[in-house]
Amino acid sequence: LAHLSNKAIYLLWLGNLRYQCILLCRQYVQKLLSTQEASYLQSLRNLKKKINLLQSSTGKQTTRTINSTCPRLDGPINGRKLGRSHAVGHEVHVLCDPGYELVGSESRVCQESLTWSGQQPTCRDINECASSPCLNGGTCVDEVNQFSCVCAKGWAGLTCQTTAAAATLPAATMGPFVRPSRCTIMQGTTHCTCEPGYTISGRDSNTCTDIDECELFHNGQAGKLCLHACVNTPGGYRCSCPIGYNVTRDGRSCKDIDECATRQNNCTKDQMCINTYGGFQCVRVDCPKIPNATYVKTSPMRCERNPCPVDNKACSQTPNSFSYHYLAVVSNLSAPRVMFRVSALRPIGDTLRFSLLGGRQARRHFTVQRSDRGTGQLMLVDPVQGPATLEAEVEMSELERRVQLGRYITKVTMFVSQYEF
Ligand SMILES: [Ca+2]
Ligand SMILES: [Ca+2]
Repeated sequence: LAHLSNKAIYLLWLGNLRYQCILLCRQYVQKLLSTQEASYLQSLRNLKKKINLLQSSTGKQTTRTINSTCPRLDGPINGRKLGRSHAVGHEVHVLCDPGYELVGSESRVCQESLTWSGQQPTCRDINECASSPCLNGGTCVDEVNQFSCVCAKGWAGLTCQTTAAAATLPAATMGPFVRPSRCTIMQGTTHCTCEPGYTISGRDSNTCTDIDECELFHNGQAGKLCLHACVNTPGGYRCSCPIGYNVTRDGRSCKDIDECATRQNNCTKDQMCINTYGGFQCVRVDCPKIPNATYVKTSPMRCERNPCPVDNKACSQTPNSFSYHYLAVVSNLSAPRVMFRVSALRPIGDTLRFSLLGGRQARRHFTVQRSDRGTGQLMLVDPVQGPATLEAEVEMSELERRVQLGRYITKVTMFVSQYEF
């Protein structure tokens, strides 16, 4: 060191100092950096913590919202509710039916406190009478969405605006078939209505006239309303039947009254009651009085000849029996048609012969035919217009080798009614 000059020593010191200084600087910077890093990490941790806290609190709040709803809210009477969700933050609206006005809150929100905002809404009938529309002392009757006026005596019209004399028809035309209509004013338009069975008429639709159903359906495609007669009534109609018939349960047809079964007849004890369509007949069976023979009643409808004296040919040629039958038929019965059958109970002999007795009237409507070997039948060949009573006699003869063994007469009386039912 003694060999070194002062200058050299100075330079050496300076160099050492610089080196030391660099070391110090580096240490300082490193320390500074690490301090800053620590601080940065700390703040990062704080930030993370804050985020976590925020996240957890948000999550809690969401869960609470899902599980929370306001109390059920029903729509008002005469109105309805729009919106179904009752969750927090949701809104419902209320609408009233026509003719009603809303009182309370039109819309309500489900609040955080789980209660609805606003006030309970109701729908109140709008009082159409509030404007006093009925004039001249008329009383207003408020109805849903409309009103009607009950006018004071002497006044008429929708709002009692006219005198009764001017508004109504002449009294003579008013009656059960013409009635005043019922009019109301609805949203400024007049509506007049009638009871069922009536139709609107009159200049101002102020009257209702009965519908004449009998006339309306007289030739209608729906068919005749009634089988016999239609009677128009105020607000409706009814069917009527001729005397001797009752209206059937369906109100449309006619059914004959059985006077014989219901004791609605005046037949005497020795008479028989025959029920006919539209009436009845009292008949009495008397055995015929024929020369050379006498007859006796063997049943209410049958007479038989007393035995003939031996060799009395005149007696043995008279009919052996007379039978009586009564038929009731309707007018214009379709023909040809079998009306009655005659047959031998115990045929004797080899031949049975059937023939029609009686006058021109009987021959015009009837004929007798054989239907099989032992039976003959009385046929109606021509429809009969009633009311009428027709008689026909059918004779049955028994023969043995062309010799007559017996004659049997069947008298058929046919009561034809006036009507075709
Ligand atoms: Ca009528
Ligand atoms: Ca009858």
